[in-house]
Order: sequence, then structure tokens, then C-alpha cells
Amino acid sequence: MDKNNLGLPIGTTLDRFITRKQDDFPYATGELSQLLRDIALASKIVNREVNKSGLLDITGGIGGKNVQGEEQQKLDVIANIRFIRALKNGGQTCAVVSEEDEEIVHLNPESRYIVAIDPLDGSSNIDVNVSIGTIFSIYRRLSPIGQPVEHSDILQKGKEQIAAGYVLYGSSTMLVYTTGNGVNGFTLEPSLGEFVLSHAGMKSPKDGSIYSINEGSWNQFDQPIRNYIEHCKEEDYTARYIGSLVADFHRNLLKGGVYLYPATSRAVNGKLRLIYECNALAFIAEQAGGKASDGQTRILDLTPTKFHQRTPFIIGSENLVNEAEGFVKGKSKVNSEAS
Ligand code: P6P
Repeated sequence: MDKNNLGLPIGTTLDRFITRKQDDFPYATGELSQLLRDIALASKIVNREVNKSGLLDITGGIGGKNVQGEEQQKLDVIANIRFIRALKNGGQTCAVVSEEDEEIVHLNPESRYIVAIDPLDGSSNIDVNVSIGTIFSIYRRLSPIGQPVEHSDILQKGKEQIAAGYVLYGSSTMLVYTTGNGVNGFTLEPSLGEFVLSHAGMKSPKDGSIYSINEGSWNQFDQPIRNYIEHCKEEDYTARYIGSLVADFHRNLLKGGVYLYPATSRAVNGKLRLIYECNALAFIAEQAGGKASDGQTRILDLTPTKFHQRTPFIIGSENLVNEAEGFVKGKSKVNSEAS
């Protein structure tokens, strides 16, 4: 029986795992444990609705647009409601910043934790039954307890996260998270309605041969990115791009690979959001031995200035990210140019 870094066997329930991790931190008050349980609960509810989306009238757009100007899918809105309701009812969250809400959602001012969340990323894939995901980050508030949170509580660097995770609604539903001591993955056992430990101590391969980028945007890429894509082809890497960040990230985490969403002529700061997408996955990637940058700077060192700001994003196996950064920084050339 496999053991993870806590000596807990594969098959341990998420609830017991969280409790055991708390036991390892004598000063833990149980608030973070409860917060993680709140997120897991909401994930199970969203999973149920994602799995029925083809049967109920909840697929497709609602005609509204989120703060990104993207058409809101019904499940986007439902997922956002479910997570915020679970966090509100759990009482351990003072505020939420969500892709689906322009402003801070204030909850329990007596709580010390802030949640940044993309409730349902990749939602354009909902109607075509492609895997989608939830991405979340947890921070401690900086301002005193008992009052509404301030912008500075939200605009913390990613390296200040105390936990981060994602839920992948795929062929099976997985919750993968870190609290800064490694990465562990839990698979939902539908007959039990429980997440159980299935991937203990997840490690990102240092190398790989998968690259994930939307090559349809070739004409929008700058030359260094084009050079890197040509390099991947010369190295006979495999192109895999699902168009759902969580699914692409999860595959690359397991098999080794690199995902890129660079700045383009249309998205001059990239498309992905720093606070509730890139920081969370960067924390997980680094905890698993991988790497994440904007091509120049470590993602977790970036200082956010706006809740919904975007950033160029390169994430995955350490050596592949280093290789891609070499091209972005102009230090590497494709063989044809180098010769
Ligand atoms: P494009 C989904 O909208 C998303 O935010 C990520 O999940 C995905 O990787 C990316 O955008 C896809 O964007 O421009 O390639 O369609």
C-alpha cells in the first residue's frame, strides 16, 4: 500500500487527511481545515450539476457577460453561487474574489481567510462535454479581523498563499491541493460521495515532451514564441491543447509538459488571470517540483495591482519552462537561425 508524506494510505478520505494534517500543526485552530471542507463540499455539488448539464436546461449562455467580457455560461453562474454559499455557510471566509464578480464579495468579517476563485474555468467547453475545472487560492487577511477586508488583503503576492488547489471535472472528478507541504490528489468516489486519496505526494517530472499552446494564434504571437514552437516541433514534442487550463495543467503535471498562454497582439497581457488562476496553479506546480513564470518573472513573485489582471503564463516541468523562458528572453534560437 502506497504511503504519502503523512503515512496515510491511498484510499484515505479527504476529511480524514485534512484532520490528520491539522493534527500535525499543533497551533492549527481548525479554521483552515473547515475552509478546505467547505470547498470540497461545494465541489461535490458543482460536480453533480456539471455531470447533469446535458440533461438539465443549464448549459449554454445566459446572455450575461462576466468582468472579462466573456459570455457567462449558466454553469459559471451556478458554480459561483455554490462556492460562495458554501464559504458563507462555513463561516471561515472573510472575503471572496471571483472571476464572476467584479468586486470583492464580503462574507464573515470575523474570519481570517480570503479565497480567490475561478469557479468554473474552461466553461466554453461545457456544451461539448470537455473537462472543466475550478481553481482556488487561500490567503490570510492582512487587515485586522472584525472589519471589511481591504484591497491590500486581496492584492497579495502569490507566494503569500497558504493553500491552493483545483478541481477537475473530467472522466473522474479530482481535487488536488497543497498547503505548502507537497501536493496530494483526491478522486471522488461517487458511490460514497467522498473524495479519497488517489495521488499521494504528486511530483512533476523535471522533463517532458508535451507542449500546450493554441497554435491557432500563431499570427498573434511574437517571434520568440514562434521560435519556441518551431523548437518544439524540431524536438518532436507532442502537441496537446484541450483549451481547458485545468485539464491541460493536470495532464502535464502527471506526464511532464509545458503550458503556455503568452501575450498576444490581441491579449497584450495574456488571457489568464493572475490572482485566481495563475497564482494557484503556480503554487501547486512549485510544490510538485515544477515552475511557473510570465516568461521573465516567477509568477508567485508578481505584485497584483488589480483583482482581475491578466498575465502571460508559462507553467509545467522545470526544465521545459526554463527552455521556453530561454526563447522568450531571446537567449535561444531555433536550429535554423542558430546555424
Ligand atoms: P484560447 C478557458 O477560457 C481558458 O481560460 C483556459 O481554460 C484555456 O486554457 C484558455 O482559456 C483557452 O484560451 O484563447 O486558447 O481559446
